[in-house]
Amino acid sequence: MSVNTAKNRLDYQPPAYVISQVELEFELLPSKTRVLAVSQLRRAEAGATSLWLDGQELQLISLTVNGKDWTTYEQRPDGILLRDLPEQFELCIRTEINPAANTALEGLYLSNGAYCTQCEAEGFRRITFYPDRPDVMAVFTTHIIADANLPFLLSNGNLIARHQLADGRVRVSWHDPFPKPCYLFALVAGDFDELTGSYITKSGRNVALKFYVDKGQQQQAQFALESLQRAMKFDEDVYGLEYDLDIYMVVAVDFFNMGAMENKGLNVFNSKFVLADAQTATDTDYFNIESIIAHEYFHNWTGNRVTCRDWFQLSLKEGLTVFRDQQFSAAMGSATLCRIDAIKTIRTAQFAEDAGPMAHPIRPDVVEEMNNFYTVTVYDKGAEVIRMQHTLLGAAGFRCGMDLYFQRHDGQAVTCDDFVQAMQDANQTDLSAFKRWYSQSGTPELSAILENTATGVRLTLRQQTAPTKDQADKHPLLLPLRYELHDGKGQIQSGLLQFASAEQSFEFTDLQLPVIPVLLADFSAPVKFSYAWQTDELLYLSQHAQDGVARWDAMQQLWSDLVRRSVRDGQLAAIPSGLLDVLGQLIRSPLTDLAFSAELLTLPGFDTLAEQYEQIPVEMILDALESYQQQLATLFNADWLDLYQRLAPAPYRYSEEQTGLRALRNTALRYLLRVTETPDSLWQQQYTGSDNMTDKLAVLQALVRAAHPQAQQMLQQFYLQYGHNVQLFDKHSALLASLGTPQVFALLDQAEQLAQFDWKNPNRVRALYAVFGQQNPAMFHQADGAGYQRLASVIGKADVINPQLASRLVTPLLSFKRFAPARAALMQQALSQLQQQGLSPDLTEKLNKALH
Ligand code: 0A1
Ligand code: ZN
Repeated sequence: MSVNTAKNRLDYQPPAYVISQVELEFELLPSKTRVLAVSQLRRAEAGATSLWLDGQELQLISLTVNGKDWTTYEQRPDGILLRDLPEQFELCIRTEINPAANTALEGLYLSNGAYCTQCEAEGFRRITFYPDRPDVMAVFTTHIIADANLPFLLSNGNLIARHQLADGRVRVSWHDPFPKPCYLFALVAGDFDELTGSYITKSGRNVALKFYVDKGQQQQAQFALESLQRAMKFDEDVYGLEYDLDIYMVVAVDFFNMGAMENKGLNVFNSKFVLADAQTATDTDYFNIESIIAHEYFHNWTGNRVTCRDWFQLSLKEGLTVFRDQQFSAAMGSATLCRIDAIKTIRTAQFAEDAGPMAHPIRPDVVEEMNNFYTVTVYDKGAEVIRMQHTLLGAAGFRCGMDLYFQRHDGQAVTCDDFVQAMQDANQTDLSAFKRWYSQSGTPELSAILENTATGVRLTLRQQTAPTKDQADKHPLLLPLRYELHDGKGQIQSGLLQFASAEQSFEFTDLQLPVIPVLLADFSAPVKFSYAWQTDELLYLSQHAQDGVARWDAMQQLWSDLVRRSVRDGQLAAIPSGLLDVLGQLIRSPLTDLAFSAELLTLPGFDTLAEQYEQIPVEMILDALESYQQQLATLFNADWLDLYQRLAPAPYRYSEEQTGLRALRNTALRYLLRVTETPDSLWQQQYTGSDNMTDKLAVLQALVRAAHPQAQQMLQQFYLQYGHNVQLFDKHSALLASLGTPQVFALLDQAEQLAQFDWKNPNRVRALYAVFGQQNPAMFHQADGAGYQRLASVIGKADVINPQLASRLVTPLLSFKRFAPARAALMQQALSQLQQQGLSPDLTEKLNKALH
């Protein structure tokens, strides 16, 4: 049994001592790395004489205070309590650590022979004893001593010295002038290829940009480098924010728990979010690389220069930085498409999190294992909460708020309240009603009624948030609602409403029913919205709403209505002829934005639909989706073929125009492959003839989704041809794990045996099992529970190696209460079995919440 180590947000205490400077020296050896940490401390809390230093998996060698061996301390499993300390002192600690044995990938570890670190959230305590909390900010100097076979020895800040030692080793020194919390510390040592570029800031400083990748992959970092330059320019143009060091480094490693990490001046990236060329990366990969490169860069101001006071405030930096990267992506390509992507994330994963046992506000109140709170709620709902402030204050008002935030807090560790205060003060407005978004979890449900009055139309709005696992009582939230009221004859009234009570009416003059409303244009609040639209009203909106998101949403709503009716009646509802007309029209003459057309022609995914049911009718949703797609494939067969043939590909380039063309052409392909008359030569030609991975993979995806008889054989061929490349190996794994037929179980077994598979590498494991659990509803939810058993046993295995990885894989099992009793029991059983094994704190927290 593990002890409950829950921490509460309201228990925050400022540090007893602060650290002005720390000097680290690493002597790198795979299983015996020596770390010397010399820190300058000063008392911050009157009367304090003791200090807690966090430490995990460390071997303490020596500890001195002001040069004297210190004996008045207590060592515990998770750190050291120093006592009888003077007001000001130098603390000198020597420890030994074992990077080679570190499979958790927190602290200092090895990735394919290169040393690297991951310190957020609480990994620095695996490097040395230290107050591992973000509100202790110090100036770091780092010395690295290593053998000459590790030519690149990197840390934060600027390089200040490099010496050859008498014993043949090399010693380099780095100095980072900006005080920072230890979670932003980084060290990398290895042999890499280096790709160099530069950026001249708006005030004329020349910044060296350096990318470190595995040997032979230098050219594959070119796109990431250019993305970085675009992000640097964007932050100057939109926020007036300039980079502040002489060098910005990015290292790509294959062993990494997350996407990337914003360590000051030395980002560490999961290699899949750096490396790209037409032959190994898809359009989606390019999009993700550009956005994650930007995300980490934007953290330099929102996260590093101004950081979090404590980890409950994580959304202060993450919600804001996701919002900023979304703004950037929208400016680089199709804004509507970016928005649609973000909305899908909220409607699937975030709504599911709210409805499950891990529900928490964007600023959680209680945390056991911090690593469990890097969630879609903190990140993506957090970004929506920032976006609503942007909507309420306008772009200029928001910018004033950001300026004031930096003016007040540069160099500080602050709270979400500080952020909202700056927004409020800069705009002389009162956001106190809005602030409930930070403390209330759950998904608000908004409904609307329209009626005629003597002078116009009355819109009555209601909102309500169902209790969540973590919070019983809910209150109304301030919702910014971007509306469009259509009279159906071309007249539109539009604007922004602020709705903050449980129920409220708004009057509109110069209007009489019938009126067709759009209330969440641009998804202006992260809520579930229901309104009793008629089919022809939705069809009208799908063509005439001013907002692109609203047009897409109307299509989505039409499909959800159909699926809902099918589920209710136990038989497939007929597709209305009006919808078929709209679809036929779109296929025959797509809009200029081809990618948007592709979205309009694509049905909502299983996850989006599932979130609309209290008890999820798995088979019925899947069957309805299958049948509708089959119908569209058959009915429009000739039109799909015609569209496919008209969209001729040009030599590959990653551009908005080409990406749109490929998206629409491959949408057509997906429908075509559902029809037996489609000759194999069509997809075979695309597979062998195309010059890029986007189009090759689209063929395989289409085969897999259509459960085409040749799907498996083509997967095998793909593996033989491309499996040597890890990026492509993972793509093969992901395709295989999404096969919706029972053969998938045997194929997963085989995939685990392949030479490239490695239980210690999160990318390898996730490509099989995050995909299986989250993108293969048919087999994961197989009625006999085989899918649940499989995932649970994988999680048990992974937890011993890497708790963070295991804890993320468990998500789809946690929401067992959302399913019919027989299925829920099987899911619960899989979780209970897992609980028999001694689990990490990460999984313990989640399973305790789910099962009690
Ligand atoms: N701050 C990073 C994400 C990150 C968080 C935790 C990690 O290890 C536990 C690693 C990366 C970001 O938002 O990009
Ligand atoms: Zn981030």
